[in-house]
Amino acid sequence: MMNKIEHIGIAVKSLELAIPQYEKLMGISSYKQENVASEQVKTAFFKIGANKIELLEATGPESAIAKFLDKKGEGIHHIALDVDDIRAEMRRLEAEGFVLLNKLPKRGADNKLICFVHPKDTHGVLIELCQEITEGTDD
Ligand code: CMX
Repeated sequence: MMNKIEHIGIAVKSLELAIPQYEKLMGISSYKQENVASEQVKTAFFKIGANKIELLEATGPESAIAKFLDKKGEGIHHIALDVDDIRAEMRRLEAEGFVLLNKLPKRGADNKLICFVHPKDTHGVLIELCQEITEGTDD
């Protein structure tokens, strides 16, 4: 089951510049900053009601964020949907013909198992499935 939009990911050139700007915009502080070495990104999270905004800066030239910034510039990079059972959703989407960008769930930022769906299958929007990791979650 898909529950809600968990977060919107925004690619930025510099977290140092973007964090204070988003803090000013929303009148709140970023509650978490995290380096995700496997994705070559540094992230900063903001809570806004039931949803979140994730700012993403590339930490290496091979990062998906570095490629995105080169091609499209700063802006919305992905929309993340919260799911109860990521493996079940991955099986369902694969059976529906969606191309999944990782075959197994992987650990992402903010204590989540994640999987990306190719933007070509979703009318140009990169979709991330994410499931909160709790005690007993297989990964
Ligand atoms: N949103 C929409 N379209 C995108 C996109 C994005 N974020 N990133 C790339 N595209 C487009 C490209 O512009 C390209 O379009 P055209 O064919 O019209 O030019 C198309 O998707 C395919 O691009 P590609 O050259 O085949 O592949 P890329 O090397 O650009 O990789 C993608 C694109 C989505 C497959 C790759 O970025 C990926 O695997 N992403 C998943 C992982 C990720 O994004 N990690 C960073 C975030 C981590 C986190 O949230 O913690």
